[in-house]
Amino acid sequence: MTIPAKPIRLYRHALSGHAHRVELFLSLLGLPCELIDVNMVRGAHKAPEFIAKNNPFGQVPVIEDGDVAIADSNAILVYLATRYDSTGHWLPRDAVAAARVQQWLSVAAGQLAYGPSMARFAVLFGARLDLDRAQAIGRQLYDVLDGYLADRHYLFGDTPTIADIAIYSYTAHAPEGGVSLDPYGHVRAWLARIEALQGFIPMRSSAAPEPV
Ligand SMILES: N[C@@H](CCC(=O)N[C@@H](CS)C(=O)NCC(=O)O)C(=O)O
Repeated sequence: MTIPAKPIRLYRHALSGHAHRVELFLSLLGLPCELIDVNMVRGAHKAPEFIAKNNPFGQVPVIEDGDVAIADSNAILVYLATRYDSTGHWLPRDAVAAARVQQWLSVAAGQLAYGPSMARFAVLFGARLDLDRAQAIGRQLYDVLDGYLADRHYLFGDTPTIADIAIYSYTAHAPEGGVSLDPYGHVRAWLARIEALQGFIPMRSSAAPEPV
């Protein structure tokens, strides 16, 4: 495996699941990194110098690997797997396998972002959005995912891929947005498999709301 000449800089927020998926993957790959907390309360993510890091929407996470700056968590996972995982197991090179992994990256940027992630954003940070709708999207997602994982260890293939990493963080923390994982035993077993991987690091927990 290739190792970067200098630690990879990860601009993040400690409660961001998008940032956590990158931090987790860096740790699983055993890559040296430097964490830089972005003061989002003060709007540091919208500062021109932060947007200049190939980050047109002014969001976390962003990484800097030498002269290369990459924004967007899933784009970063693709970059890190392609650049540093010589085994190819985190992002298969085969056309069909790569497409299967991409399918789940799209779910991470779709149903997961608009469901459990948004619900958590509303509950923890008081964001004014449709909480009921976000929670419903989350339940629909886990209804499907639970069936899908009934006879699978990982989202694609016999070993974990970046698809699992992209879906992990906001799923593990879905209860913080009022989306209970109690009904979803296969999803919980899959979470436990990710948490058992060598190099796993958790995201900081925030209080889950009381069940209604
Ligand atoms: N598609 C982006 C979404 C990242 C994202 O939504 N980041 C949030 C924090 S979790 C953010 O920076 N929000 C501030 C904003 O959008 O202005 C990714 O996957 O990295």
